[in-house]
Amino acid sequence: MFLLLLYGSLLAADQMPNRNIPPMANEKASKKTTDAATAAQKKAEEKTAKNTEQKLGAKNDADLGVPEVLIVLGAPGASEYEKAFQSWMNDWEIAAKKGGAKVTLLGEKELPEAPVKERLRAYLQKATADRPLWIVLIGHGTDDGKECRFNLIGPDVSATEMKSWLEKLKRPIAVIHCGSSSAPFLKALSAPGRVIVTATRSGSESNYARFGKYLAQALGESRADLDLDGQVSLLEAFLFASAGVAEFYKGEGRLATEHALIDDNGDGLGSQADWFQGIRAVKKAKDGAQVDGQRAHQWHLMPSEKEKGLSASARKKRDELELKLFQWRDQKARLNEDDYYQGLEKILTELGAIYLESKKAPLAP
Ligand SMILES: [Ca+2]
Ligand SMILES: [Ca+2]
Repeated sequence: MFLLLLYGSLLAADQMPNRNIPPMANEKASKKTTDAATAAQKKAEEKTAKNTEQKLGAKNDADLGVPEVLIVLGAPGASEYEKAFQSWMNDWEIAAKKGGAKVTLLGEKELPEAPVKERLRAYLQKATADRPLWIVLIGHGTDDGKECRFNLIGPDVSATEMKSWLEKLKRPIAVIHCGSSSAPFLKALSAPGRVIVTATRSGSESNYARFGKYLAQALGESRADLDLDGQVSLLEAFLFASAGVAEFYKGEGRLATEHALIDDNGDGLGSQADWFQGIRAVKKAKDGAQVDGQRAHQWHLMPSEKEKGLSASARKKRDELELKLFQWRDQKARLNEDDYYQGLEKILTELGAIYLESKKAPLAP
């Protein structure tokens, strides 16, 4: 209990100080420059980049620290949907920029010479950085029983195509498909290191899906922060949005025509929000299957100041230990009490050390 309290107090500790910032990649080039004006300009650019990295919490391994967010706006089909989709997209864009992510919007404008599908493929082809990538699909989906598609202006993109485009990327990826008939995307895109969220639990849930509305609202919503750590994780946003959807249909006196899924353990089986108590899944997809949700709980579009205070490598280590902690707790019933608490103490001590180390780190010059 003491250790649990210790860890809790560590988590609740004040904002971590900033740490040393690495030299900029173009430092060598600037040394060769003799022109005074160019050097001054370069210095100013470096200062700006340095400040940006500092703000974003990107420390020794900056590339891992700053996520990319790709928001794809689908074909609306009717003006009423166009307004809704545009509004959700705006919410995502604002939240992602607030969080310091690099944001790309696709689908806003129709460019006959470069269809949205082609631009999406081209983006993913080049998306080889190590940093986390969020892909948010806002629009309608369809499923004819053979192939599931996300509707774009111009040619649609299929789940099979997305699968092949993502296959070459070895980075952490979250795909969030807010449209109707989206579930087959989960099956197709599920893989280790990925979080997949879909608005529906089957391809046949083909009515207009409202999940995206509630998900967009959840991003900056303090009520969605279930564990009260000052930030809304992707898991928390999923749970909040699912509750909003359920409430909507209940309020309308209608049977819900959409049930969102989340998968983050790479087994291609999604979990529904009503399988969770708080942020923990209490029901499993099938016997022996690992529960979903804990990895998605480590994805934050708008990280708290404390989260930003961790270097990317410390965050990575912390994430691994947190997963270990959840898995250890899941085994409680199978272990004798002494072994269980010894194991727990070891993990909590390691976790505590990460936060203490961050607090001790020197301030950036
Ligand atoms: Ca939270
Ligand atoms: Ca799963």
